[in-house]
Parts: sequence; C-alpha cells; structure tokens
Amino acid sequence: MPDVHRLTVEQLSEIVVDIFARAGLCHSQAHTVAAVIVAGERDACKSHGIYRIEGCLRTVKAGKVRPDTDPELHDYGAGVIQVDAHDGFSTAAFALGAPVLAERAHKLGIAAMAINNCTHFSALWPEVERLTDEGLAALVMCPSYATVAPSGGTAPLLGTNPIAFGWPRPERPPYVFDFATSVAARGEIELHRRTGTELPEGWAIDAEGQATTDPEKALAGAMLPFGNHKGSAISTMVELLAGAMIGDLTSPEALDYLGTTALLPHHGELIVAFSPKRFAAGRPGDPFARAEMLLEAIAGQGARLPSQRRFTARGRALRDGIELTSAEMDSLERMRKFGLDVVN
Ligand code: NDP
Ligand code: PYC
Repeated sequence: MPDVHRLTVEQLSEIVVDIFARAGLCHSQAHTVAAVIVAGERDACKSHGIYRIEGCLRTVKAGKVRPDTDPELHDYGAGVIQVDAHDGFSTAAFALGAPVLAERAHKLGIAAMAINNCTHFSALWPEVERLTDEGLAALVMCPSYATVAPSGGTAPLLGTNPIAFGWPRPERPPYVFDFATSVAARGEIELHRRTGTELPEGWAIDAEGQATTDPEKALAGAMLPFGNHKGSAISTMVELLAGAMIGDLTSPEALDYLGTTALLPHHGELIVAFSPKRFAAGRPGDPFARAEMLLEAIAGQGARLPSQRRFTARGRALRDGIELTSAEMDSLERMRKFGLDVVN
C-alpha cells in the first residue's frame, strides 16, 4: 500500500496551528507561521514546509524568538514604513504591514517596508504574491546567517540570502521567482542529510575549503554562491540593503547573535512594492499588456517560467489534497502531543 496520506489545506493548517498554539505562540504568530509552512507543502516547496516546524519549536525553546508578541507598525505617511517584529516571527510583522505598504505603493508609485527584529525562516513568494494580488510588482530580500563563502573565499560569511520578485498578470498567476543566492537553499542540504543522499557537485566546500558532495561536511563547511562572483555580489547587496541599510543584522552578525545554525536566524527584511500603473503613467503602451508579450515569448520558446512548477503543484494539492508520508504524519502527531518536549 502506498505510504501516502492526503490532507486538505484546511486539515493541515488546523494541525500546524494547533502545534504552534500548544507551543505558546499567540494567535497572530501561530496563524501566520502556519500559513507559510502549509503554503510550502501545498506548493511542493519541501525545503520550507513542515520540516521547518521543528526549527521553530527549537528556537522558541531556546528563547531566541518571542512566541507571544505582537508586531508594531511605525508609519509616518512616507514612502518607507517600518514594522518592529518585537523579536517575533517575520510573518506576523509582514501581515501587519502589508496593507499599509500596498496602499502607499498605489498612492506614491513606490513604497518600501523594513521589518526589524524578526526571526525569519520562510520562503519569500507568499509575501510577493500578497502584493501581486494587489496589482503591484514586488521585490523582497533578507539576509540569513553566515553559511556561504563569498566567491573566491573559503569560509562562511554571507547568508543564503533569498531574493524574490513578482509581477502581476491579468487573469493568470503572477510571474514570480524566489531563490537563495547560494547554489541551493540550506534547507535542501539538510533534506539531503536526512535522506542520506549525496549533494550535486558545486554546491559546497568542506571545513578545509575543498569541494564536497557530503551533506554533513557541507553543513560543517560552507555553501557556495550561485553564478560565482555574480551570485556573490547579489548576496552582498542583500546584506547591504536588508541588513546594514535597515539598521538590522547582517548574516555574520546574525550568526554571532545566535551562536549556532541549529536555530532559526534573527535579522530584518526589506520589501519594496511598485505600482506599474503609476510608473507607466503618460508613457506609451500598457505595462501589463507589454509584459504579457515578453512572458508569452519566453514561454513560446518552450522555456518554463519560474513558479510554473509551484502553481501546478498548488492546483494538484487543492484538487487532490496535500500528500504526506506516514513518517511525516507521525512527526506532526508527536509535535502536537509533546510540544516543546520533542526538541532539545
Ligand atoms: P529553487 O532553485 O528551487 O527555485 C528558484 C526559482 O527558480 C523558483 O522560482 C523556481 O520556480 C524557479 N525555477 C527552478 N527551476 C527552473 C527552471 N528550470 N526554469 C525556470 N524557473 C525555474 O529555489 P532555492 O532552493 O534557491 O530556494 C528555495 C526557497 O528557499 C525559496 O522560496 C527561498 O525564499 C527560500 N529561502 C529562504 C531563506 C530565508 O532565509 N528565509 C534562505 C534561503 C532560501 P518553481 O518553484 O516553480 O520551481
Ligand atoms: O534554506 O537557506 C535556507 C534558509 C535559511 C534560513 C531559512 N531558510
């Protein structure tokens, strides 16, 4: 018999919210954290799905994230708004600030939101899609903790520093890309470690700076930026804009603060929203129609657009349910029953 359990999005959400509520998360934290984790499973993004719950619980237990805090919005009517997460999860801070960010971008053409003092572990596309749903283009980025060697370097310094972009499309899912600026997300390496599979070549170096395909050695050594010096430079930009510029921790500082990569990183996040209508005002052509010509030309060559796999997985999950293995169901049940006692 196949080892597959099918749950609806609502069923899985109920379980994950319950786990977090029992672990002491208040309503806003539990619901927003559960939402991104369930969205990860729904969209077949396993590196940021239910396996992250354990890390959340460990970070709560270590006292490095406040489970019962509410974020605070600082808005003076300008193009930059700030949300202090008060050492809670970034997801609750984003949920508070997103409507104000969207309103401001529609009004001014461009607006930015800095989230400070947050624990951040999630994929960025749920936030990008929140803004493309409002007809806005969006750019989101954050540091992580020092686990990636700069191109030409030999030791961890940069984070896996994700960057994501979204463009709204009429009558279709948005154009969205979202990736780590390392060759792969650290979550992917952890999943290889758990399944005992070798890494593809070129992902990481060991503690002596030698190339390795062993996930244990990679985790003890350093990951590599994608595209050599190009990924390294984009990753550095993320440190500057979403770390130094917003007055929050860079990846090396985030690692110093935690002292370990076994807990989820604490730092800030930068979200920029653009109104294509405002930028294109007075210029020839409709920006959305022109974008369609480009995107259709890309797809017309047989190239797949980023997020296409994810949207297909979402459609399947909404139709047939989210598939989890018995081991995953057991793990959820254990976390629900024993809460913070399941983690050290
Ligand atoms: P992937 O390499 O799996 O995917 C990156 C992007 O490229 C996705 O948008 C993906 O779309 C797209 N893509 C993949 N293959 C193709 C292809 N052949 N043609 C066109 N597009 C393609 O992502 P990563 O492993 O780098 O990152 C995974 C997640 O980890 C991200 O969501 C990121 O935000 C998150 N992350 C979070 C961190 C944090 O600190 N919070 C740190 C690092 C990563 P599709 O999904 O449809 O395959
Ligand atoms: O997968 O690289 C990663 C990651 C780091 C923090 C959250 N996700």
